[in-house]
Amino acid sequence: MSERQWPVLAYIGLGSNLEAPRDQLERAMSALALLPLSECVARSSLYASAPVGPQDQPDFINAVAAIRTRLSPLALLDQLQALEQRHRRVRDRHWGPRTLDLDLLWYDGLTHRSPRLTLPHPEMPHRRFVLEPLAEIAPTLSVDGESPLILATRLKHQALTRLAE
Ligand code: ROI
Repeated sequence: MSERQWPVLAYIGLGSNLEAPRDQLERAMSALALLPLSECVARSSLYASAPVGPQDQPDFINAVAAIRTRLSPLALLDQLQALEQRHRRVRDRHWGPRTLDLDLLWYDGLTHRSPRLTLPHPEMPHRRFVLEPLAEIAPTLSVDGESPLILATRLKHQALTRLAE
């Protein structure tokens, strides 16, 4: 296996559907830019999306960010979870509403499976609210051997609207 060349590129999915979701995402984007050993190199537009999963919850705001980082995958995950806590993450039920959700989607092309972390994120190919923002900032990334936009076109039944800046 080849040595990892630092820093590596990683993609992070952001979502919120509670307590001023747009503000939650703007604050989270600012905080991502300040992560240790990391810099934010791209961010998608914000998108409004109908909930995937239980429908009895508000619509979500979603986005994707790209960072260059020297943090290991688990150190990055620790940072993302600490950031969720700082946003007083509320998560009462599985797939229920939340103030801030940060998903590590992709890390340097790494495939990894452990109780805490699966890479690439296993739900990524099935979620239009991840694929379309990702297509904006990583159009040539291969997700299950396909481009994010091609995968997203199969998910048009999942309602998603790009928001004006
Ligand atoms: N649905 C949408 N549209 N956006 C999300 O970020 C999101 N996150 C989740 C579940 C509840 C699966 N549904 C979602 O965790």
